Amino acid sequence: SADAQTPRRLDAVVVGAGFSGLYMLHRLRELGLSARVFEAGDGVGGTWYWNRYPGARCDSESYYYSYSFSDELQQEWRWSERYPGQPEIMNYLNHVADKFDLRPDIQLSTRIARAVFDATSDEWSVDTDGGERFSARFLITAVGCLSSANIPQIDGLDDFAGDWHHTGQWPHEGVDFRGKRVGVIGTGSTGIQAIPVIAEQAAHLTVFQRTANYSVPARNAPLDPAEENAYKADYAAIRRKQRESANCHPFDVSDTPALAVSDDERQTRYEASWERGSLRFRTVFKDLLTDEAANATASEFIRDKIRATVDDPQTAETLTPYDHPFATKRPPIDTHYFETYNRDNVSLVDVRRTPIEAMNAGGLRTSEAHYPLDALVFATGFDAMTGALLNIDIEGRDGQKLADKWAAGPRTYLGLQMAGFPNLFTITGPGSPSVLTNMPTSIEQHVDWISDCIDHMRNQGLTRIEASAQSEDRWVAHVNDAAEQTLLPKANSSWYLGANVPGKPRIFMPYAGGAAHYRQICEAVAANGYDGFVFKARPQARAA
Ligand code: NA7
Repeated sequence: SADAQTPRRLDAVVVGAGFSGLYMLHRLRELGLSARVFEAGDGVGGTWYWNRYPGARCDSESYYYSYSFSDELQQEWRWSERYPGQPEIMNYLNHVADKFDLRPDIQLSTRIARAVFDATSDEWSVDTDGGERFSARFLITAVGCLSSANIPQIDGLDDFAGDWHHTGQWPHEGVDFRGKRVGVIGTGSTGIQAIPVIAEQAAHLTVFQRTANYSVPARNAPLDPAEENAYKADYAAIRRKQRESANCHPFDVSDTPALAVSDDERQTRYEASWERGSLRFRTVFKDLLTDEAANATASEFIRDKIRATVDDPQTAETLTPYDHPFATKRPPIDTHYFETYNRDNVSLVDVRRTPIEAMNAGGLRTSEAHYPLDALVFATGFDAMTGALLNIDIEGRDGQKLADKWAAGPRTYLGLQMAGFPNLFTITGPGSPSVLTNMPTSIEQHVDWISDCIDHMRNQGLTRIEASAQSEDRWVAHVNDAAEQTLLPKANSSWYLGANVPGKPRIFMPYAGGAAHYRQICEAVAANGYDGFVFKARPQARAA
């Protein structure tokens, strides 16, 4: 390792060793470039390294929540269940790291603390938390969109005598809830996965809910070998379908509007989808995310299911969402979530009506009551899309800090680059569709685009690429317009808007214009000589 005086020179520094960082490294290697991945964790896996909470599982189905770049990989790997559990995804990513011999260029247990662009050399100077310094032409962030934990400031948390954990920073040795009075704060996708599993272990579980959520059954099951073989035989078509879809799921989206069919027919279609389970539920009709009246039929169908499932009418009513339309917050899928409230050892507290006030040694106090607890779980989500980037002290051209540039919310061109920050690429950055999609597919698209761009620069002798201010302005306006075409901004507490983090600017961060459309835009930009980007060429060597 180099000391701070003599930085080690690389072509590219990649931050993060999850799905993005691993594939980015693989592509850079194929280009013959020198690259190093820095990863804060003690192992590869990114999101899946940290999120080890009970019930942690992907909501995308296993046969397509995976890389498509290697047919050998997708043919040899065997998933055991319809949805991959966290341990299995970790096995998969470790297998990828081994198969493509990535580990020699991955430095674990290392955080990137600071990165400064040097306009003289067109290189980034990158400092690790361990005091090492590297210089690299390209800085590529692969930090994930949901990786910076959002832990609410609750008075007296330090006084709590029990254990508390955020789901995204879960102890690797696990947590034993047996015989304990456990509290869970949060009923997003994570809480909805964890609550049924914790309820089976705990002596008593109290769920503190701020916003009631829609959830559709996952219907997880072992993957039948015949089904597995069918997928494997059909991968070319499955991957094409993913790339040509709005959300990178290989689903057939109905072309029927919800109100174009009779009430009975609509109910029958919802019922069939409910029985089948999965995120497919939002594809039952074409207009569930764009038309309020259409959406209301789906929202009401789920509300009826909640009322029919939960025995206690008061609990059922508290669990029933009214404040936002279905799927305007990221829709969860579950395994016996609503059924869990029928257990004798589970109770629900509405902390919108009776807010959390403080913790003390013995538990948690709301405006109404004190709840004795031995353990508390924060399933309170993430400082999404921007948090992990802003945790790095990034300084671009002319001393501009990323934190200052984004003080009023993130601004990017294509979610890939920013004016003022040359040679910095953000995989699945804000302004890209990533979080609205099946992530590995979006990740591959970004990594491929970045790799092609870097290859182009090398072939043309270019040392600097930077999004122009005008192209960034246009993209930010387009991202806003695209969100307005949908119902997504209607959920005013969603993390898509940054609304879950106190003080965070409310900007709809992902690009809602559809992943397939976005892919076409990115391809057209590249085909038109990287339209909207400004390049600088290597100074010509003086003639002898
Ligand atoms: P989410 O979806 O952001 O959910 C967090 C939950 O925690 C949600 O119910 C929040 O209520 C609740 N929350 C957050 N802060 C508080 C405070 N201070 N008090 C009470 N309740 C609070 O995070 P997840 O981890 O579940 O899922 C993140 C993504 O990971 C998911 O969407 C998938 O894409 C994978 P709120 O709704 O803000 O009122």
